Amino acid sequence: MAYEHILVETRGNVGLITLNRPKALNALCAGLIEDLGNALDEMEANDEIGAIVLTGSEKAFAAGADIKEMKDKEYIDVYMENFITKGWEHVTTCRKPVVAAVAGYALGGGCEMAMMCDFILAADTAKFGQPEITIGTIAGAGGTQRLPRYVGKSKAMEMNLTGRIMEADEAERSGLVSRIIPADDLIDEAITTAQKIANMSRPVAMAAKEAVNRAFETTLKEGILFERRTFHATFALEDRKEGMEAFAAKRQPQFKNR
Ligand code: DAK
Repeated sequence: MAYEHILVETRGNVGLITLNRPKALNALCAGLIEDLGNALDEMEANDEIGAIVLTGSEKAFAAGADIKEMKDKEYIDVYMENFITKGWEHVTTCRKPVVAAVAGYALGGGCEMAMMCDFILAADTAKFGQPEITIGTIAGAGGTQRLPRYVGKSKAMEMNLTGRIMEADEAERSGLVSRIIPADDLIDEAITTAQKIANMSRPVAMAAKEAVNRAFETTLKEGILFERRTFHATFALEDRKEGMEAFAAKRQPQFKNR
């Protein structure tokens, strides 16, 4: 499929999606969101791909939803057309693991898009923020909901109320990102990490992702039960048998994704 606002490539068994509106710092216009959804669907359907990396440019992962696209809208427009809701959370329904590789600005919808991925690897240049309040509105795609779950109420509240930008160091300290990587190495490291995931048993990686995500949707008791039953379910897989037999035989497992 041809894309206007993103670049799509495959590196081994990893799909790489690069947001590509450099003149607008990858502002997330409707066309880009549509492109992204289509690319995720293609990668989800491609058996060769086991994990996906979502990235932007050196200067910006994404500087937010496209302010110029929304500036002239009225309440009645955004309410009636359910403005920019369609497709925005597509990445959260992707069953294959998605790693965000963030360099530069991840602001507003850009920060929210990164948080929708399974985890965030940050360049040392990464800057996260929910500056919507500075343009007279509030976050609309999880900045008031996912950010507190990552960094706690105090930091999330300050960021949403002041628009303060969080640099990479603080983002790592606060648990927003899993690791900081020198900017020049970000993509290679993200691909290597995604490759590692893609080389695991695919159904097991998908189950692990589902189980961790469950932690944010349910009580501890229900989450633990879900985890227990999912753990039991892995015993129906050839890959579980292979993994344990390989360990005992001191060799590398050969997973078949079955
Ligand atoms: N939208 C449109 N264009 C943008 C943009 C954005 N968010 N951010 C930057 N640009 C454009 C600039 O207008 C400029 O274009 P030209 O003037 O060259 O035509 C170009 O990108 C370069 O930007 P700057 O000249 O400003 O570059 P600087 O290095 O000086 O500053 C900056 C970089 C990132 C600090 C600055 O560009 C900035 O403050 N950008 C806006 C950040 C922001 O406020 N973001 C939040 C937007 S609101 C929802 C889903 C999502 C959302 C809401 C609802 N639903 C599902 C319902 C999300 C809302 C938002 O994200």
